[in-house]
Amino acid sequence: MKPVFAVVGHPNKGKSSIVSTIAQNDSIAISPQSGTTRSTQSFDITIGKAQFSLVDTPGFQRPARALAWLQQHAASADKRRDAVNQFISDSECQQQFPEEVELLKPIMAGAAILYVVDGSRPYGADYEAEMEILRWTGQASMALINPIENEHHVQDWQQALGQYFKIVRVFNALQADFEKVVTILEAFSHIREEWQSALAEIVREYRQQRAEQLDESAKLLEQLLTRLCTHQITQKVHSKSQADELKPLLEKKYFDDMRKIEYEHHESLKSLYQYHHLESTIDELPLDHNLFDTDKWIAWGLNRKQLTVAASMAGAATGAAVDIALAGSSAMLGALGGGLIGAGSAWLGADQLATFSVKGLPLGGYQARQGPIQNRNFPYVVLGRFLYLADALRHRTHARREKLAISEGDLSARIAQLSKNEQSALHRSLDKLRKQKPVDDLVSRLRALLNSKTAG
Ligand SMILES: Nc1nc2c(ncn2[C@@H]2O[C@H](COP(=O)(O)OP(=O)(O)OP(=O)(O)O)[C@@H](O)[C@H]2O)c(=O)[nH]1
Ligand SMILES: [Mg+2]
Repeated sequence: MKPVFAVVGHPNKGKSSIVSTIAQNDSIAISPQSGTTRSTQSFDITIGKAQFSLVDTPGFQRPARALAWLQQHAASADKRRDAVNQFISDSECQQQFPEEVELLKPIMAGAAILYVVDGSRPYGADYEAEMEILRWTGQASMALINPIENEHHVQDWQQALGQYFKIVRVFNALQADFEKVVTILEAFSHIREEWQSALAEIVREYRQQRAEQLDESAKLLEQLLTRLCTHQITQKVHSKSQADELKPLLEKKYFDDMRKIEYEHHESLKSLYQYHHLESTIDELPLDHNLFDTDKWIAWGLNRKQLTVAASMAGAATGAAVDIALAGSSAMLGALGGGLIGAGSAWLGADQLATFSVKGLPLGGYQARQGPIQNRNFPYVVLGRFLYLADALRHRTHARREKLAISEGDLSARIAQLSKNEQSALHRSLDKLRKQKPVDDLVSRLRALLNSKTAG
């Protein structure tokens, strides 16, 4: 039998949040309103070859009275499970205690118990009826303390829960990082011996899935960079003046295409991390020639000095040469100083942003062309924007439902975490892309970058 866990507890203590986080499912109803989960819902989770189920349940509503009923129906300890079975099939109990009946059903059918409490609220004896009822089911169990607002009462809870549960863990459903989820899954395996190998398999598959997501996101990013850096549109025209007339139209279509391509890749990245309902916002890809604003570009990609370093590293063949390039970059910037910085946006390639050209065709007529973009910073801007989204997705849990606002980060600091050789290889690849030259091995550079640590 595959492992099944029923997540139970008081109303509004994060049961559904825990299910969402572990199941990586952002469609489960979560809300500040108590009593959000009204009926039991089972989520079958398949990761690679491994399978398990998490059962989300409504919270206990009348545990003291339900326990009183049970006590009246079990004369001795050996009759307790029978009493619980009687409780869930009794039509009066079903009417009087619909939540308790619902949550006990999966447990009596074989699910292990995950009892959830809120570590920011004080422990109270009223929880004892719940824990006592759960004990009566005779099922394997474990307690999770979810510190919803703070950890003030975690210690008291540990004391109290220790009386009823062999395993007690603190687990914050909203903040839990991937490793924390894995440790919880590992703890599950101590609840029931016969599930140990199945759970070890689940943990292996979880890690495998994580690695695959990284590989796939690097591929997506490569595809995005290649498509955006090479994108162009052409149109046959009769005359140069017709081309000029068409220019604004071509330009608009080109910008729209570019934004659409980026949007689609960002959405694919969200699906890759199993976010199907997550709304995210990001400033529009700053492309419009007329609205050109170098500050915006710098915010997402590299600043002038960093671009200078990138350019020299792209030219350097080896790590040793990179050191010289790095040491020399500020001096170089100083030396070129006036000219370089004076050139301002021209050096950054602003003028090449909306490359528009018209050429004569051999059989007569002309061809107007918009793109490709040749701006030096452009691939870095695309890279930065994708990277910040990927970071946010990897550090988020599926229990968080607020909008995700992607903001700028320090791309240069992230690149600096790669080895010198990796850095120059990355700069070289991006420089080639910009120059419309073939690039190989970009995926592995991007993978390393996506896998580098975020600051803080
Ligand atoms: N800050 C914070 N909020 C949390 C955490 N876990 C849950 N919440 C919030 O607590 C509220 C209730 O969470 P749910 O997961 O719906 O709780 P539940 O136990 O399933 O609630 P019912 O289905 O109503 O019994 C939601 O607003 C969650 O966002 C947490 O670890 N930290
Ligand atoms: Mg719920």
